[in-house]
Amino acid sequence: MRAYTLIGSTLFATGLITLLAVGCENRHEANKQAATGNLGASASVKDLMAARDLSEADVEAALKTYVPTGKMDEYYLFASGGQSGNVNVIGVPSMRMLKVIGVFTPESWQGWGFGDDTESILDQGNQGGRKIRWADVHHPNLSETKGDYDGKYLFVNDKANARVAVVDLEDFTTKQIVANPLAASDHGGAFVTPNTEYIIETSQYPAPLGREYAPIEEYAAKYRGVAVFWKFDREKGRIDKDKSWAMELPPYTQDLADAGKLDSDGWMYINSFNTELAVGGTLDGKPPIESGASQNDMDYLHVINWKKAEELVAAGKTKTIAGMRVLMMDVSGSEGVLTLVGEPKSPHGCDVTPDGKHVVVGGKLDTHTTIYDVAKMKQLIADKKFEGKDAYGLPIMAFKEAIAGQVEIGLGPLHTVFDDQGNAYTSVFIESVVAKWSYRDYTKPVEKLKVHYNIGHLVSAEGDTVSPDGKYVVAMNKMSMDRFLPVGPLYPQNFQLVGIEGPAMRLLADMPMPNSEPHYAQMIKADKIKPVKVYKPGTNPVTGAEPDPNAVVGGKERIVRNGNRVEVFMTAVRSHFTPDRIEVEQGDVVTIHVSNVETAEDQTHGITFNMYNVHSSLEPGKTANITFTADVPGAYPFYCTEFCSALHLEMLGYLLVKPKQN
Ligand code: K7E
Ligand code: CUA
Repeated sequence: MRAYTLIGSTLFATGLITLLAVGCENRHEANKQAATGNLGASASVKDLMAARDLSEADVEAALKTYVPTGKMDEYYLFASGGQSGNVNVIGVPSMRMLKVIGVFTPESWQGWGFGDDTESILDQGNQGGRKIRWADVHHPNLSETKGDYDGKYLFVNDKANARVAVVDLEDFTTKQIVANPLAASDHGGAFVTPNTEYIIETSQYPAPLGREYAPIEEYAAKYRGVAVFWKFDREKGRIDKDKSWAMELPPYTQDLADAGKLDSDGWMYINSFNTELAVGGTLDGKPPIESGASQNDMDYLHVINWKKAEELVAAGKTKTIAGMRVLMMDVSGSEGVLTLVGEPKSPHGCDVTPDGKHVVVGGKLDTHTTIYDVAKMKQLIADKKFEGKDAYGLPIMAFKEAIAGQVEIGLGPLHTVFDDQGNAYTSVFIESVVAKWSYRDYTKPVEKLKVHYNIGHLVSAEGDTVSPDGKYVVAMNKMSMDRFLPVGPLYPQNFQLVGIEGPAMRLLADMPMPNSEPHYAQMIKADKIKPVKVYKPGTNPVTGAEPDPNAVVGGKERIVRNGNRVEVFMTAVRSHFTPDRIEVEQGDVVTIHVSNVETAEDQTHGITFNMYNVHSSLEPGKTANITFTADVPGAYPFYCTEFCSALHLEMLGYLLVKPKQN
């Protein structure tokens, strides 16, 4: 009997024994004997199941997700870190956390933002001349080539402060943050076009463009949405701000966006809500925004021809606002670049199908998903066949003529992802289910799987590409009552792994997400990602310099003084820093250029100076530059922060700050 036939069918305890025995044949002899000794008798497995109160379904789920020591996961899951401001990297199917990537917010272990070069990246994201160190990360997107994840870069947005970051997957570190000069917040980002020509960032809450002031009474006239098309320079691995541009949008509270692919390549779609233009005023007896924004039966899906917009921008039909070229609505509306179509009701998710032929929208206050037909919409726009214009002169297509159909899903459909069989999986927030339906045959019954609880986004394996894998969906649940040991009133979120291979969806594993509320995630085949294991000697991961101009090699360590500037050229190697004694005067500005000169894998050191709030992680080959003002006299130990060797505790030195002589 083969293992896979067992897994697919009901698994009896006796079958499990056979399965374990089959698995054992492939192991080393010693392991084989150990396994046989422990589990070889059906009585003991049954006992184990009884003792741990496990059902056959539990055991099946365990077997599908267990990744034994020494084996690797099949997929990487890149989950936004929500309010942590960072990104979580998780292995699937084991659902084990692999890494937290420091992005917008200091990350202590990596020394991300603690006094070394990394602060210059965080500072790129400053807004309004202020240090911003808080972020609300919503949508990670992997770089694509021909609509397929290429495993090179990851882009994420910060909803709270309207910023986008570029993470290089060669070393899983953040290389760039761009601050949106036009918007006050964002949400429809960071979505990529099929060849990562652009990273799209659209605003969420309307505000006067360029962060100007205008009274709220002038909301309709002066407040605006905006879509920024950040041009990605693949050669440099950075966003090229000068080649980026934007489109003015009406103040409709744009929500999620997605770029077209294949049949819809060159197009993009953005949801909106609050087309009522509600602005609250609860203290003045006016209805809250929440109810003001839920009056209309229809809001507007924004249909954008970005390839044509790009041409208009190149032709100079823009206005410069806050240093950015902006295509204004009067141009984009009349040129067929920005067209609206109704969408029911307070929509949230906006997802293009893998074939690029349809756009699926979920209405939070509707029970349907609506499936828009890309070909029909193109035709309507080409024929200028509209049912009217909105208050901003933007043409509106007739809803009935633009859609392919609607599917009754349940209460509160949000986001939709896809598999390789023509199925769509929609998260249904209020009902707490994943709803599986066919985007090729709307008459097929909808299948539902209970999840725990209040699912927001969901993600499928390779799901946003032109060729999804199927296999797994992860439900990203907002609430986790009764799923984990209690940890006080702030509960972890709950990631639930769902197997979608068989005829029925199966819940396979729960993973508490303890550091944030992730919104979206993307799942990529593990073999597409090929990170470096050690840096080339002297590499500065922040500047990309190999080597950094201040990198130090063994034997060249030194201390250079120039007035009150003290530069220390230091090496770190098991188990000492050279130099290990640094004497400075109170008030000296000290820069430590420290190179980890190790070449072996996983030989990381770290360095911190007592009281100066600085820390840097020093992976093998890396050079970091740490600057601080030694303004408080004292004797400060500095030490290695990673347990790197048997004599790690001895890896230290002293910074001696001599009091100023008056
Ligand atoms: Cu939370 Cu995509 Cu920002 Cu929906 S969003 S859940
Ligand atoms: Cu180097 Cu611990």
